[in-house]
Amino acid sequence: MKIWLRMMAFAVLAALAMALVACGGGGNSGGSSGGGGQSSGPVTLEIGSKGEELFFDKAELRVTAGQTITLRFKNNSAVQQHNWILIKGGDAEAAAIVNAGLTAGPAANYLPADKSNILAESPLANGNETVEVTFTAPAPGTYLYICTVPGHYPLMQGKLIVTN
Ligand SMILES: [Cu+2]
Repeated sequence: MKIWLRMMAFAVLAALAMALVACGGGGNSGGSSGGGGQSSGPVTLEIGSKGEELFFDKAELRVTAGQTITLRFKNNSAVQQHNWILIKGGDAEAAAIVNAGLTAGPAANYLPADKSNILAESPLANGNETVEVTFTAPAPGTYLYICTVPGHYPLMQGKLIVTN
């Protein structure tokens, strides 16, 4: 009786151990995309527009300073064009970029020729298109990302939070 119990206990423990190993493996392989921030290795971030609304579907992204970021931006609208632009500065700098971008037009990705306040820019994404930009995460701080397609900026913005 006692031996039988011990064997049962061993079988249960072995099954648990195998389940834990399986879980750990799955978690690791899935961790390279979308999570962001836990390690300083390269990371892929995913963000989209919120359907036909003039919003990003994420108001906040987190990365580590110096990390290589591949940002995949999916335009979930069928009719709107959008882009994902990471800028240096606050509302005043964003407004200046958006206003200059309006004059520059779609061929220039609605961006000014002076890129001194632009840290990363995705290409202009047509409806249902996914675009990508790879960049190095800047120094720790909070940065604004915006869409510079005319009329979108006041609503289409979010924060990239960079930590050590
Ligand atoms: Cu937009």
